[in-house]
Amino acid sequence: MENLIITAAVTGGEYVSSRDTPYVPKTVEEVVSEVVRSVEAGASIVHLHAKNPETGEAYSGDPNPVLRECIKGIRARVDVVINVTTGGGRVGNPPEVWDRLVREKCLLGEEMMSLNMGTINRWAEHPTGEVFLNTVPMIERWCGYMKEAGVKPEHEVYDTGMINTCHRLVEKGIALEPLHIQFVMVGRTGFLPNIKALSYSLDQIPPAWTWSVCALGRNEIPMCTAAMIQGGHVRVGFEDNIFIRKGELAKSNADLVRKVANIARELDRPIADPSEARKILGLKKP
Ligand code: KMH
Ligand code: ZN
Repeated sequence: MENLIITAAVTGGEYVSSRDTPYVPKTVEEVVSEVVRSVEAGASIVHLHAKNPETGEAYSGDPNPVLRECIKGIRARVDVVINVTTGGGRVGNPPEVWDRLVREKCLLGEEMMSLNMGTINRWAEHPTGEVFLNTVPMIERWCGYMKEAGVKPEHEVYDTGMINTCHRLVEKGIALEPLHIQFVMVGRTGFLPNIKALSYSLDQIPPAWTWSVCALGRNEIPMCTAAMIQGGHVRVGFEDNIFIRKGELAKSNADLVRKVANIARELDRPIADPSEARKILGLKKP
C-alpha cells in the first residue's frame, strides 16, 4: 500500500464560519498558522478557500488576491502541496466571471486544484442557493485550463454518475491518467457515507488511479478509516467536520489530522510527507 496522504481542508470552506466554531481560521495569518499546525501533525496536502476575515464566511468578491496572500504566507513557513478550490469562490461572483476566476487560479503556481465533477443539489444551506452548478462544459473547460497550466485536478466525485464523467474526460483526452479522485461522501443529496457505496465506487475506477475519501461531521473519521484500510487516502478538516468527538469542538484542524494519523499508525500505514505525496500523485514541485 502507498503511504497515506492526509489532506487538511483547514478553512471551513463555504459552509463553516465563526457562527459554527470559534476555531475556524478567518484571517490570512490564521489560515497560515492552521496550515503549519496541520502539516506538523501529518498533513501533506492543504485544501484552501478564501475567507472573510471578520466572519469566517466565504469571501465574497474576487478570492484570488486572498488566496495569493495565503499561499505566500504558507510558502514562507512550510513545505506542503497546496490544493486550491474551484468549487468555492462563487459567493458574490456571477457565473459570467467564474471562468476567468478559475483561469487566474491556475496561474497561482500551485500543484493541485479541486474539480467538481457534476451538478448536485446542495447538501446544506449555502449563500449561492440550492444547486451546486458544475455542468459538463464547465468541467471540460476548467480541466483544460488545469492541463494547460500543469495543475493536477483533484476530481471531486459526489455520486457514482460523476465517475462516468471522469472516464469521459479521459476518453476525450482532456484529463490525463492516472486521475486522482476524491470521493466526497456528503450524504443527503450525494453518496451516503458507507462502505458499500465506497466499495462499489472503487470497482468503477482503474487500479492505477489514486483516490481519497472525505465525509461530513461524525462520518469523517469512520469513512477515513475505511479508506485507509482499502489503500485510499484521506481528507479531514473544518471544511467537513468541526468536532473532535461527540459534542466537543476540535480546537484546531491539527487535532483532526492527528486523529487520523494516530489511526494510520495503529494500522501500520506509514504517513506520506509532502515529497512522498508528490511522488504518489505524480506532481511536479512548483
Ligand atoms: N466542500 C466539500 C464538500 C471544492 O472546494 O471544490 C467539497 C470541496 C469542493 O472541497
Ligand atoms: Zn473545498
